[in-house]
Amino acid sequence: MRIMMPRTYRKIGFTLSLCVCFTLLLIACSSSKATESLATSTGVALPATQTIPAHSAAVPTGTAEVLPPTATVPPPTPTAEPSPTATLPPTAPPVPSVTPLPPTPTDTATPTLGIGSNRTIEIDQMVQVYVPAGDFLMGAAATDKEAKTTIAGGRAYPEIPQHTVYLDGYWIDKYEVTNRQYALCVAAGACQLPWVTSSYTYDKYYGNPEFDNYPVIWVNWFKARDYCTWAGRRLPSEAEWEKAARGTDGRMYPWGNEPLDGTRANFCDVNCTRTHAYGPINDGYPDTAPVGSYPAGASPYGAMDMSGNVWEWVNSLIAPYPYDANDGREDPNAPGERAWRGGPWSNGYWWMRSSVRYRSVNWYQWYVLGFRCASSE
Ligand SMILES: [Ca+2]
Ligand SMILES: [Ca+2]
Repeated sequence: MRIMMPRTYRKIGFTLSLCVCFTLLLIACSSSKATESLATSTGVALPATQTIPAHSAAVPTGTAEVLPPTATVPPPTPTAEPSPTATLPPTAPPVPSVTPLPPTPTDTATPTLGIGSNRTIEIDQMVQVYVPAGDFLMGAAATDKEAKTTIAGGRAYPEIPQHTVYLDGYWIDKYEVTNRQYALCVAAGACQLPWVTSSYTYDKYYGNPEFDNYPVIWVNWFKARDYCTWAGRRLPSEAEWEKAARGTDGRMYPWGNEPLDGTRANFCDVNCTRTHAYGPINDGYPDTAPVGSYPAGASPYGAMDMSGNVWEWVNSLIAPYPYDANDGREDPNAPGERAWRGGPWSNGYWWMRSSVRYRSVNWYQWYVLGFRCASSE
């Protein structure tokens, strides 16, 4: 049997049903929030699937997209950084860390030349001594009773008057030119052979090694000049020769005014085979001696054998005193007789004096005649 209910009762029933349902729904929501609130307050960790960590969920402020470092800063490429060899050429010199200092004046200053200065010439190994600039007394004094004052026979030449001559500084060979040195010039094609290869007493003299260190002889003025030219030098003037021999004070011999003995010069001593041999003195040699054999006879500048051994050619034409280098006597092309100086091994005591002058034509050559050279610089 179907019980029919009035319409009002049905509406009330429907409304009550809705209210019940809504009430149940509120109860359910209230229970869920209460559970969540309880968990948070008690520190109990929630399952990962139910919570999102705050730091991972956050988006960086103001950055919509964060690129990895490799995306924003590209790494340097190998070619971006130049190698040392690419920027410094191999030939580039290193930069000195310390700038070299220029040499001091004392390192480059020319040594002061004076008495005792000497040097060796490379081409013939000749030693030269220096003669400083200045005045010297040339010729024989009026008080020299032995001085030759006039031309009277022979070829000796007046030595007077004694006078003062100024010379610039110069160099002169310490020794007479030797056979060995002269042979160097012959081998070079710049000098002619001596006219004779023997000496007064020796059959084989020039070219014989035994006499290499002896003075060359049998050479005329031209041969002497040619040798000095080849050696980069020149013949001394008569004034240069005399100053180098006796210094500035007018002394009689290179060593002073003391008489000859056996240690100062090679002259015609007891060994000499000539009639005027001087018996009281023995100098050890009957003919020429090796150059430099008499150190006790050295001149004030150290020149050797300026007295004795061999006569020596000079550049000058023989001419009366006073000496004047500018009067034509030093003209190498002028005709006339050229002077010899110094005295030879073959002459006696008188000829060893430093003021003695002798002479001959320039083509003359003899077994008592040699030479030495000089240099202006
Ligand atoms: Ca002698
Ligand atoms: Ca001499």
